[in-house]
Amino acid sequence: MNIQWFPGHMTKAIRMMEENLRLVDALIYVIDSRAVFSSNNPLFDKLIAGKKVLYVFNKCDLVKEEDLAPWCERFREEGKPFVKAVGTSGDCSAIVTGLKRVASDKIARFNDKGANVSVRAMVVGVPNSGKSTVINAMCKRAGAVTGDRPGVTRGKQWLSIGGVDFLDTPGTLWGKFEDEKVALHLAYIGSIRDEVLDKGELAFAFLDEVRGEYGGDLAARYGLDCLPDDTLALFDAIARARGFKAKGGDPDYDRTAACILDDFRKGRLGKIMLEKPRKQGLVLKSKG
Ligand SMILES: Nc1nc2c(ncn2[C@@H]2O[C@H](COP(=O)(O)OP(=O)(O)OP(=O)(O)O)[C@@H](O)[C@H]2O)c(=O)[nH]1
Ligand SMILES: [Mg+2]
Repeated sequence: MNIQWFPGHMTKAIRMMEENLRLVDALIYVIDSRAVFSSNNPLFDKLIAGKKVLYVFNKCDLVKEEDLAPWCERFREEGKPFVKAVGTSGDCSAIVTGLKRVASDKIARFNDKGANVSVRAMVVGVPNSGKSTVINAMCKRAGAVTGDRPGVTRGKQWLSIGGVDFLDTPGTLWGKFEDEKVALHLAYIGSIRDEVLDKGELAFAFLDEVRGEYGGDLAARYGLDCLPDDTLALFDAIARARGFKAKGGDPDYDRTAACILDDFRKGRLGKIMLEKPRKQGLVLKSKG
């Protein structure tokens, strides 16, 4: 499947981020823990070069701790400061603490001068990674609009708590996908607008990719006694189990595909990690 989605508002967003870079002391880089590699957008490399960056492994509730551990180890080895977070838990105080640690030089300079100035942080990440949600959690109010689809935040917005100002930014994708796997993973996690995708093909590719390792979770979710041998048969079995029938009695592929993708995105298929650094030999290109 050829997936490319880079609407005009993302070009504008990158420009806005570059223009505002001089105003901020640090970046908060929000990553979807299910796809750590694909959440690292090469378009942000220019933004993060020479800036203090705090990485946030968000949506930790959707992965197993032991699957995230190798990524934590990798970031530690590369000297990239990070914290784990669940934006929807409403408690993201660890991000504020992490940010203050990352920006401690600046805070010390203020304190030396007796000045009462805020740390300013730009929050960046691929669409739907939870940027606005974590900002709201840190500010303890629903100041930024959030939603379970990509492209919710369009313009820039500053939100503040005592001592820190956050700049929320629109989610931005890779300019061009060289690797189809990256595009697929971002599509599975809801970073790419569904309307530009063939949901049937996407759900099929998803099942094909995860059925080996997570077959037991799929069988449990859909009440299947045994896992069919091939992906198409699995797709059919899920349609039957859910009672999704088209006219004439054939499986309703559209509804089945939408159901599978929604179940994955909401975590109803169990904790599925799409990208494993050791197993898949994934190497992050960006330097923190
Ligand atoms: N399960 C889970 N869902 C989360 C978490 N954080 C955010 N979400 C959900 O993810 C979806 C996207 O959240 P947003 O905060 O709008 O994401 P965003 O990065 O600002 O998205 P754009 O502005 O579109 O780029 C919403 O449905 C949130 O409720 C989390 O830690 N766990
Ligand atoms: Mg947003």
